[in-house]
Amino acid sequence: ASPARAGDLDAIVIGAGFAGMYQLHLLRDRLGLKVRVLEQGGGVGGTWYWNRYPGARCDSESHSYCYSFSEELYKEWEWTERYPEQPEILRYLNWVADRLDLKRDIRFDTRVTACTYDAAANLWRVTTEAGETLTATYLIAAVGCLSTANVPKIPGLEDFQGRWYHTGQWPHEGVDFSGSRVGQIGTGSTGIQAVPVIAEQAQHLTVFQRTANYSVPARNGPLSEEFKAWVRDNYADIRATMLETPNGHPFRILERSCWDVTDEERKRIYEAAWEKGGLQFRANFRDLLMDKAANDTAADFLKAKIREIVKDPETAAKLADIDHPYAAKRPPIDTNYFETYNRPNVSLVDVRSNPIERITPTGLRLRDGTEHPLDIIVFATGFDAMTGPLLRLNVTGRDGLALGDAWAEGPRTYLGLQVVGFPNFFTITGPGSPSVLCNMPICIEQHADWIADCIAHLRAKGIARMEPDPAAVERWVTHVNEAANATLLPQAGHSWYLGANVPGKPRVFMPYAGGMGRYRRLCAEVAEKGYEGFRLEAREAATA
Ligand code: NA7
Repeated sequence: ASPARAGDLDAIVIGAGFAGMYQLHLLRDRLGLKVRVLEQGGGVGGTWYWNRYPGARCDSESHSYCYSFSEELYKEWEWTERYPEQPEILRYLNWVADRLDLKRDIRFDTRVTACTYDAAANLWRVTTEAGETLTATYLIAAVGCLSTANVPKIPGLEDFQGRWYHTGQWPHEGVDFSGSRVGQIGTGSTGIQAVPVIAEQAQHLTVFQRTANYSVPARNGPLSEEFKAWVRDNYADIRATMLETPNGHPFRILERSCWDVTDEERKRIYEAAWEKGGLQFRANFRDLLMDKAANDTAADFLKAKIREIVKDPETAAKLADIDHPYAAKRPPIDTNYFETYNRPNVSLVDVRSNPIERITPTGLRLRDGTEHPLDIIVFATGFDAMTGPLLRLNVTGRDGLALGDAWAEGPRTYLGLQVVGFPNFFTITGPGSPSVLCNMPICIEQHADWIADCIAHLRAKGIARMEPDPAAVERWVTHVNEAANATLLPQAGHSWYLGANVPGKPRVFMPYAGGMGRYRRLCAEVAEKGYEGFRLEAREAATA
């Protein structure tokens, strides 16, 4: 297989995180294509290159938060802790990049500013910030789901005389909090990881909470030699489990219903799960995310834990004032999060009832006029999730159609992989795929494999253009909605799964909640049936 024409690339991949790295490996080393990866960061790692905030750690367990496609790579790398910390994940990804010799085809410090489809030439033209244009037949966005920082537009930020940081754009040299009055906005998974670590350094930490959140202890710690050996010996089984489970984790969701056990038995089950720690808490009963009354049993247990841990009753009440079902928003896990509110240098401010009105030169003012003097503000305010990173690429498809216009009322994809009007453009973990509801590397590997197989098919069959059939997209969007509505997930009205955290963003439930195992089968079936639901245009017709 030779490139479309001299000087052109076969494929451009945007992003060099887990997704872009594996896609490069597949397209270059298995298919023999000419590929270039464009990466805005100065190194590989994506999420793990940017998110260097204190306490940054993955909530997936380390033996599942890595590539699983190669038994050799899987067994060669040894993780040190139950949950890998950001620097360790970054070291791992650099190690993989070196092992697979990926860096020679990655251009770092290269931000993509526009991607435009040229129908006459059947090519994608990709422009970079430096003003350069590269062309390729296939364009693959591996830009991640949580990579566009959401810094809320609170008036006055430009006049703040202290320092401020967003957790997803953290300075490489770190931030010294000692002797400082720190204000942290946001209590999602990130904020919950950062609070205990910042509190240890800051003179005072004030946490501004808009939405109270559940959290289960992570129970992090060093991995025993015994466990490491077990992981190496059980690679095949661990992988098989991750491929089949609804969320790509190495644990199964138990078959029993919450109502199959007595109240005392349920309490014992929750206690044991609390002691064990981690995201497995939600795997105790099959109906926790389906049946509100079942979910209430978990929610009540977790709220009681907060009141038990936090000594000041007023703070405890604010922390336990949670109005969404457990795990209907991404459930955080933590190390000493609630315990940290017992420290004398930590306070909690509710900004739901009394919102932040403006940032002043010296701190932050609430609606009722209360002033909070601050030296440092930490925005743990999340991301313009899923669509944000894609829209920022300024993608223009057939007939001048901009992706932003195509998605004006929310994202519409077929399988989260392709969009009508954007031929030969693929998204890894795009909206409409399980992505953020799944252990990410598992999802990424499935997508990159599917895309590589698909491109191999297009080339073998002499197919010039591929894009979805509008009817297939309609069916898929309906199915994505049905899958979400079969769960309690849409009941968290302020969740980023719905785009609700970004003012003005269309409220559409974006990830596919039907389960990774099922999704994998559906994608495989589509491919087996000759890419059913996609329009494949032969080379002669396309270039005529
Ligand atoms: P999240 O989960 O979106 O959390 C962001 C937090 O910031 C959340 O508590 C928000 O409250 C809060 N927030 C956002 N904007 C504001 C304003 N304007 N005022 C006050 N509070 C605000 O992001 P994370 O980074 O924690 O986690 C993202 C994912 O990364 C995580 O789920 C894992 O998958 C990894 P809200 O809930 O919107 O009321």
